[in-house]
Amino acid sequence: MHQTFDAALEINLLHANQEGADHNRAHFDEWGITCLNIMSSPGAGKTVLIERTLAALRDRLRIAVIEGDMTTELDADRLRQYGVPVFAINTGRSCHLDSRMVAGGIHRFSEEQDPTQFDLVIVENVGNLVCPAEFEVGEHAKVALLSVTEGEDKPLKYPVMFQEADCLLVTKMDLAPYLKIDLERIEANVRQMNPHCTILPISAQTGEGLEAWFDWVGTQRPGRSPAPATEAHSSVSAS
Ligand SMILES: Nc1nc2c(ncn2[C@@H]2O[C@H](COP(=O)(O)OP(=O)(O)O)[C@@H](O)[C@H]2O)c(=O)[nH]1
Ligand SMILES: [Mg+2]
Ligand SMILES: [Zn+2]
Ligand SMILES: [Zn+2]
Repeated sequence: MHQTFDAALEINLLHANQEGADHNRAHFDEWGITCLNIMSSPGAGKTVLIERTLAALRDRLRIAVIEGDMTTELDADRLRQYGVPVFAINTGRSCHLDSRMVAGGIHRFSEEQDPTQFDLVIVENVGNLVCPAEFEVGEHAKVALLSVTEGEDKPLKYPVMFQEADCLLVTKMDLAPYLKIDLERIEANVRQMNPHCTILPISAQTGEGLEAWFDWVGTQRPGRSPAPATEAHSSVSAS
């Protein structure tokens, strides 16, 4: 996890990261690729969602994956079974991907493949609800997952992630009947800080909501900046 940074050091770190993210996004824009950054706490269902997405969309879209994990290629190996290029990044002790690490994956990708033939790069970030939201990697949109087992209060406790998200997937809806979970409260908690976020309840198990997710993916395009920085984000980089 992070040390408590000196504020000036943290600003420099985020500034350098932002330059790297702009570099990565320029590559994606030049190649006509949309990049999605998938984030959540560990176990919310990122890899299973990506598996479902590859299975459903790989005939329509050419997709590559950049897979971030602190150690192991377990998730990367799961995704390779779908016949798409997967670039694994082990972050070691870092609990998020940063733009420099993702640049390594992107450069490997463009050496091994003709990137102009691809439509979509999915980045699976390290499982963590905190800093992945602050370290842009060059994505065009941020996707946050919150599983029903995590509780309605998490958007309030981890606000940056939910302020920054362009799309929130409330996952494992098949488990909702067994839990005291109030979907409307999750939505209200997110809406009060992020009125524009698309919120989709899904279950990778039953398939509920997945068509809406695939439709949302289809609406995303390269060549646009992500949503304007929220107050919390810009106060970090401007203070
Ligand atoms: N019941 C249920 N379990 C799910 C669903 N999606 C993922 N899981 C389970 O949640 C666990 C973590 O999923 P995984 O995709 O590895 O999460 P990640 O750590 O966010 O990549 C696995 O045991 C999955 O089978 C779902 O929609 N319903
Ligand atoms: Mg995973
Ligand atoms: Zn981190
Ligand atoms: Zn480059």
